Order: sequence, then C-alpha cells, then structure tokens
Amino acid sequence: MPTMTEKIIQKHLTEGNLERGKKIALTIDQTLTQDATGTMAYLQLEAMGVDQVKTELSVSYVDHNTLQSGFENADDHKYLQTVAAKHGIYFSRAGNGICHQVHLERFAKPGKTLLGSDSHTPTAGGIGALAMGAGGLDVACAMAGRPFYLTMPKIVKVELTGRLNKGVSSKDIILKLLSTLSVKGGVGKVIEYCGEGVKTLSVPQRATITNMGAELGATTSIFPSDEITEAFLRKQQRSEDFVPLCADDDAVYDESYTIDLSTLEPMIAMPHSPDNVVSISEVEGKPIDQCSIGSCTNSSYMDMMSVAAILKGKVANERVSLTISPGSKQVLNMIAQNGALADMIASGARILESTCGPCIGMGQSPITNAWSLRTFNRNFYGRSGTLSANVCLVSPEVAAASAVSGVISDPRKVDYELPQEPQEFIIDDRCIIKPCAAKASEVEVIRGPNIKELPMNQRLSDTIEKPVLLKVEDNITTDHIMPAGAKVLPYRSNIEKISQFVFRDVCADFAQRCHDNNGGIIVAGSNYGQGSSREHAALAPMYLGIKAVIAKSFARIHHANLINFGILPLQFVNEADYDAVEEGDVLRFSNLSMLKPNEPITVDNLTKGTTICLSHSLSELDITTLSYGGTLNLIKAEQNKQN
Ligand code: MIC
Ligand code: SF4
Repeated sequence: MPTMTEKIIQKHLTEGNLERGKKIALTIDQTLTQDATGTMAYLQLEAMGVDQVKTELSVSYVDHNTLQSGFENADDHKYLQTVAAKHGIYFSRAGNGICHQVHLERFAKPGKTLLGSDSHTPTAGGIGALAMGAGGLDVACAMAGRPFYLTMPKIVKVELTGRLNKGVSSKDIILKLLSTLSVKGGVGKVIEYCGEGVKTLSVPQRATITNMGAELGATTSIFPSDEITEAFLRKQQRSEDFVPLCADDDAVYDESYTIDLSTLEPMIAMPHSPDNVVSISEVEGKPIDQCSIGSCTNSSYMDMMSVAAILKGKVANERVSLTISPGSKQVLNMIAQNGALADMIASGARILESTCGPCIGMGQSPITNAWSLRTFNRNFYGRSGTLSANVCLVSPEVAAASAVSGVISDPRKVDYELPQEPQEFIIDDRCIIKPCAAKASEVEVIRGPNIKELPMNQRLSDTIEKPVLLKVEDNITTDHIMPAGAKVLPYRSNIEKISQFVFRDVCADFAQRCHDNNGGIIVAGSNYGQGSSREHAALAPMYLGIKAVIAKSFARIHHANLINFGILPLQFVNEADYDAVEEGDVLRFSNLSMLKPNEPITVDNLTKGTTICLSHSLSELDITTLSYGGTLNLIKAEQNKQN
C-alpha cells in the first residue's frame, strides 16, 4: 500500500524508517548544480578530498550568472568546467539551457533520487523522480557518496480530474494550489499527483507543477511515470530510462485534495508572493509595462509554441517590453527550425539566451513602478532588480495575450491555433561535455582571482552572549537575506564581498551592525528562509558572525543550511516571546554543550530581565555538526581520525 514517495524512499533508505517527522537518510543517484551555487559546492567537494564523484550521474550547469559585465562570472564558468572534468561530472555549457529544463529532457529518470543545489530541482518530479533541492554543501556530500539527511515528510495526495480548457494551462493548476495551501502549506510534505486528469498532461506540463511545488515550501512533488512519460522518453531517445511508477490503489496519504481541471480559469499571482493568487478576471484590463516569458517553470517547447501561436501576425503593444527566453538549446533549435521563432521575432519580442535571465534579476529589470507579467515562479519583493516594480506570475498564454493587448488579458478570449505535441525532439548533446576518467588526472582546475577560499566557522561555544541585530516578520525569503541580481551574483564565490549585501533591502546597515557588535542574533517570524536553496543566505551571515536565528518556524532547505554552517536554528515556543523581544536586546545562551534532541532550552534576555523558552528540531547528528561549527569541520575531523 505504499505511495510513490514511499516506494522510492524505501529503495534508497540507509537510515531510519517511513515514520513521518523522523530523520531519515537516503542514497542519492543523481546530482545537479548550477553556476550560482555550483562554485561553492565544488570548492566544498574539493575540500573533502574527493577524487571522482560517487553518484550514478552528476551534472554541472551554467545558466544563472551568464551576464559577463566583468571577469568574475566567466572565471567561475571556467572553474566549473575544469573542476567538472577533474571529478567525473558532466558539464552543460552556457547557452545549453536552464538546468531543470535540460535535466528533464536529457537526464532525469523515473524512480531515481536527484539532489540539486537549486530549490527548483523538484521539476524532475514531472518525470517521476524523487528530486529535491538542497544547499551546495549537501549536494557536495552526495557527490562524495554520503547520504542525504532529511525529515520523513508527510505525503499529500492531489487528485486531478477533468481536462484543461483552451487558454488554461498547467501553471494555473499550481497557482490554484498555491492559493489554497499558501507558501507555507507544503513545508515538511511531498505532494503526489494522481487521477484521470494526470493522463491529460504532458511531462513538461507536469514539470511546471512540480517546479512550483517549491513555492509551496514542499520537500518535493511527484507525478506517476506512465505511458505519457514513456512517450516523452522515447521522443528524447531515452526509452531505456523508462520504468513505471504509481502509488498502490490503497496507498494511505496524510492529506488529500481534488482539483477539477475543467473548472479552472487563468490565474495570476499578484505582488509580492506566489500565493497571492486571484483569477485573471479580477484584474483584466490593467495596463502593463513588461512581459517576460521563460524560466525553469515555463520554457518548454509547447510553452514556446503556444506563445508563438498567440503572437503570430501581431506586434507587442508599444508600452510593453516583451522578452522570451526558450528553456534550452533543444527548445530553441526546434522553434528555430519550425518557424515559431520567426513569429516571435516578428512580434518585436526581445529573444534572450536560454538561461534564467530576468528570473534571477540578470538584466531586464523593469521600469520604475512597473507592472510586469512573468511566467516565472517567484515574484518576491525586489527580485526583479526594481524595488518599486509590481511583478505578477502568469502562464505563457496570459503573458503572450497581455503583451499584445498591453493590458492584463484572458487568453480564452484570443483566437489562436493550439500547437501540436512534437513527434520527436531534436537531440544534440554536443554542448554537454562528458567527463573522461582516463584524462581526469591531467586536468588543471583553473581558479580566477574572485574565487576565494571557503570561510570556516569556529566550534560552538558553551555560552553565547550577543545582541539581537535584526527582528523580521513572517515569510522572509532568501532573496531578502541574500539578494541576487546582476550586481551581487558575481560574488557568489567571494564570501567576504557578498556578505556586505546581506539584508541589503531590509536593513541597509546590517553588515555594519554585525561588524560593530562582532556578530549577533537574528529574530524572525514563521517560514524564515523560504524560497531558494542558496546556502549563501547562511554562509554570509555566518561570515558576519551570526550565531543563532530564533524564528517561529523555518523553511526546510534554509534550516539545513544554517546547521551546515554552524548557525543555531531555534524556535519560539510562545508567540508572546517573539512579540516581546526587541532589536538591541542582549540574549545569553548557556550550556549549549548540553543541547539534546527534543529538549527545549531557555535563553536569558539580559536587557529585559526575562527568560525565553525555545524549542528546536535538531537530531543527534545536527547537534554534533553544530558543535563542530558546521558540516565541513565535522567531515575534516572524521577524516583526521581515520588517518
Ligand atoms: C532562485 O530561483 O532563487 C535560484 C537563483 O535559482 C536559487 C538558487 C540560487 O540562489 O543560486 C534557488 O532557487 O535555489
Ligand atoms: Fe533559474 Fe529562475 Fe528557475 Fe531559479 S527559478 S533556476 S533563477 S529560472
């Protein structure tokens, strides 16, 4: 009676059992990294002294930091290419496509575990893989053959019935779910899709849904592997990778929901959260300034074909800047060959390279006070690079229809020809460099001057006495903590430099405060650290001397990243204590060497003369890791013992 998740976990389990909420460890079959998190991950792999990766497959993608306005990003790419060749890792060159789109096309396999240093790794759940995002250090550990630790998630069933109407897309399915469950609704859970409606969705449509499961905070999301999956793999010339996967009929779930696809309408997530969803009819007619189509959520061949069909013979409205980034070289090649790209170009669309681009603020920041419609997955405050912009998330059909009219538009009212599924995909893997074990020893790893040494934390002291340097509200994202964008991303391999940007748009003098107080404590509301997997949101605060984060609750990946870098993640037991604590209060943590799993701790607020009760969800291993000042210190200590 197992679910799909339980079947895959059972096969990969190295510690623990399927009891919900308990720690488990899994073997990882495949890993992926991208260039914004990859440099750190490979520096960590090198620090572990690993020669060749131990996974079945590891791929390093270049897709985020592709704007080369200085030498930094190009140097990182060279490092990534050479370090991949040295350690047995496939290397997908800049221009070959967005990691999740290319991985879905060329590598992801049903029934396998995939760990990626990017929060949208669950995209591969669309093909039936158990695909999870993690910090770069966890991915480096997986490449080194170490298991991946996580909390056994609850399993949620989402039954899809009916069929989508023309103009309604799989993006609207996940936006609907986000409106029901919120950005916290998936924390600690895997979302499994089933039902007759699943059969009406192609693998890339399924992948749009599992991709944005990350916005629910879910550990991952997964679809069955069925005849649709088999056909997709066959068209990708990967028939041998097909294995069937579905939940047993009597599988038991922790929660369940039903969505009737035939009743859905186009939806839109309003600023500044992916769960701030309304139906398009509520905002139809609002003038817009920008439409950006692409990202790992919506850049598949069929997405591009729908966009081209809507744009055909028309021109983008004069007030709208329209950008299109096809998700991969495969997609770009196909639309170039069948003429769809010509329709896009004729419409005045600005065709961008097959990368993340505007999604991560790598260019195309909209005008002041803009209304920008994007087919992406995140519209967090400031992420576009224009703080005053109003970014909304929509389907490709809504974006294309609105680009033409210049106002938010319902694609159901537009006359366009529905595209046909391709008979086959163009297969050309020449931009993916295969590692050659025989030549690995001859490879010289090239490091540019911006690639600095990894900073290490110190061991945890028994007593910490530090001020609260910042108090923030609920749902703080990693974009708040460690902003991205074209100006900051080039410093992803230079922690000293990037740490100056921590909390830039929330508290401009945060780095200075840390410096003046020789570090301190952060206090936060619920779901702290939601969003990306970027470990820089833990590593850079660690570098600034942050010792602990006390929150109402944490997002999964960020919680793990804090532990990896030796920052204590603690939780308020009483809401009133969150309300009472203020910036500047000095807190004293005592007896930290006595920290035990499941045992609450007390902390003295020396300024207020009060005592605060805190809980945590740290395992024995987490506590040991923290005591060493992080995972790398612990691994090094283990290695020293063995030698
Ligand atoms: C994102 O969408 O926020 C990113 C950029 O892809 C991140 C990774 C990063 O910050 O490098 C993610 O989703 O994990
Ligand atoms: Fe790239 Fe955007 Fe996808 Fe992150 S969400 S991987 S930045 S396309």
